[in-house]
Amino acid sequence: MKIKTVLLLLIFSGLVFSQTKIEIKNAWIRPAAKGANSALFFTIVNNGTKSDTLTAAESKLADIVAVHETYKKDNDKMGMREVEFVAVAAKSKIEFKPGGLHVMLIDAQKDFKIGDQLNAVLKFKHAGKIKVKAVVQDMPLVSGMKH
Ligand SMILES: [Cu+2]
Repeated sequence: MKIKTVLLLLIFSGLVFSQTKIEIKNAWIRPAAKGANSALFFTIVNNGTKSDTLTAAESKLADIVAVHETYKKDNDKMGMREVEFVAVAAKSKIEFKPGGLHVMLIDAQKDFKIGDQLNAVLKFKHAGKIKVKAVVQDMPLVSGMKH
């Protein structure tokens, strides 16, 4: 009887939460002058019971918009490279932050001034396009660093 109840609950919750529930939190952009490079950071929260995948980022803010990761090169220097996708497991979150994942904005189409609210779009395999409003600032909204 108990097993039946559990199964019913699983089926029920499966129906209710079958869609991915992606939320973008704490989005911010580094200040930049027109023509310079900048980056967009945020936290992807997946409240759903299915994994989803970030497949692209779009914005009119920059000539080239790409999902990047920071990595350590052989010579111990840090480099950046494009990533094709970022998987977000069910019930998890991924933080895009300086020194890690970020959305690279190459050749800013205007000045990004501190306090400005700027728009971008993140594309997910299941959740589709999600609009992101990011504030321009020097520091993360919520620091991921704990000393
Ligand atoms: Cu980059």
